[in-house]
Amino acid sequence: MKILLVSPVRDPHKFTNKGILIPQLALFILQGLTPKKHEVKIVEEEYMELDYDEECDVVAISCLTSNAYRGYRIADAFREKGKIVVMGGIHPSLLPDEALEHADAVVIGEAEGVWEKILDDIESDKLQERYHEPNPDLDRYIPKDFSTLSKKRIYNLVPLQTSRGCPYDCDFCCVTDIFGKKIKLIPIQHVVRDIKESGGRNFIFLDDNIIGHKKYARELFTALIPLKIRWVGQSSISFANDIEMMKLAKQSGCKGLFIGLESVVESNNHQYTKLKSLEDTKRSIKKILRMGIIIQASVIFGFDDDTHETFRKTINFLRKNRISLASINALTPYPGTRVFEKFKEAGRLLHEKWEYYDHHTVVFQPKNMTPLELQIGKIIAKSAFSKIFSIAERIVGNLQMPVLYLAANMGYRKIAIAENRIMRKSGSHQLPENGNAADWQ
Ligand code: B12
Repeated sequence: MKILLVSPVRDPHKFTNKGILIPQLALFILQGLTPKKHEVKIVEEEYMELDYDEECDVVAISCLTSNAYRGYRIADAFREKGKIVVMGGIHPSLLPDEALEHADAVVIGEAEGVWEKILDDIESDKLQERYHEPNPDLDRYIPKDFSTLSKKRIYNLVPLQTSRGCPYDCDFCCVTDIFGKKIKLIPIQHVVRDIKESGGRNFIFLDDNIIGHKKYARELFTALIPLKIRWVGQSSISFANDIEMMKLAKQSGCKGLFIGLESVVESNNHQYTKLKSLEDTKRSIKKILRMGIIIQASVIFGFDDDTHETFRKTINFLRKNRISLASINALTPYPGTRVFEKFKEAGRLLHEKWEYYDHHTVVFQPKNMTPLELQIGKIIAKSAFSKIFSIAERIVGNLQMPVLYLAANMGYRKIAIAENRIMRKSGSHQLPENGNAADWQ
């Protein structure tokens, strides 16, 4: 059979980040799981054109919530042409009934342990609607053919994963529901093999927390040292509690970590995050930066204890503590999370148009401000963080990697300026019907 694996873009008409290319690992895993007798083609809409006339028998689509709408359009179009459509990924796993309105079959959770069965079932005309393997065998090596990736892009990052599952189970996150509370590990020799076979030098570890399993993380970093790679990943702030671990990470090529601070309003932290105290957080940030590791902090605006003051307070905190980069988001009540259930029950959801559930767009009624005030506050905060003065001020804590620091900050600045321009151009005092600030013109 000919199988087309698709990752849909959120909106084909809008700006997407074409600078840094991070391919969707799920598609490469599906390709690796597919028996050799089948032919596979990967189309990532983020940087490739999707041809609806592509010759194929099966179309497999992977999506999150924000690109589910686009995924459904693609699914409908291929089904009209008589193709078999299978959907999987975060959103179809959370809402399989919805996905089944557009697909012949849905995979809930992981692909390992079900993908080959689906292909067999299609061949023998026995395809079921739902597939779910709660405990897939991650010990089996899955080859990943990254040879199709463009070698021309400087920042091309090869995606790899060393663990799945998250013990934190935060109210606003669906990861524990899908991948479980227990951390499942991928054998280190498989990770090393992937690195060697990819031929890449720059990697991103997609794990929710690269140090989630301490003993494994130490062994992993030790195994990475001789490979002389550069990598970025995601970690909890508790990374700073273990100096030996930090040194090993640095030696193994760690250049930057994405760290969820979520909120600097301490009352929010009890409810929503795993931070201990702001003083503790400040000390940890200092230690990580001193190690020469760039911190991309994620902060979320829109928690119930947030007020108009929170925007300024947060940006001051990030600037004062010399945070290298920030991912500044609006609280998003993703379906399948406790925040979603709570807001839905309280009538606080503005709509359920999933394409706007993207961390950028306010889709709910905040407690202490209007949705528009939250949207504007977030945009202004982002813009304040990206001001030249702020970049210059924060470089003091990032002197060990000035080039990476400046290049990344200038990239973020460009996005912040574009968002700010759209907001100012709108001159609007009302949220447009669809609630998407990116549409304000
Ligand atoms: C790494 C990561 C990123 C990287 C993305 C790198 C990349 N291109 O892959 C960055 C930082 C850029 C990022 C950005 C965003 N992310 Co993100 N990200 C993650 C993270 C931590 C891992 C994702 C990942 O690649 N995992 C590894 C792969 C192998 O897992 P997977 O895709 O789930 O695939 C497995 C199964 O789901 C299944 N599967 C998947 N697709 C399919 C398809 C078929 C047909 C089948 C059979 C099976 C199948 O098989 C795979 C193997 O078992 C997750 C959290 C998590 N643990 O899932 C959040 C997460 C996916 N991100 C999330 C969000 C919201 C975003 C953003 C919208 C945030 C923003 N506004 O910036 C953007 C959107 C980017 C986009 N793709 O459009 C949310 C999604 C919530 C939701 N309901 O949609 C998550 C779940 C985080 C969270 N805690 O809520 N993200």
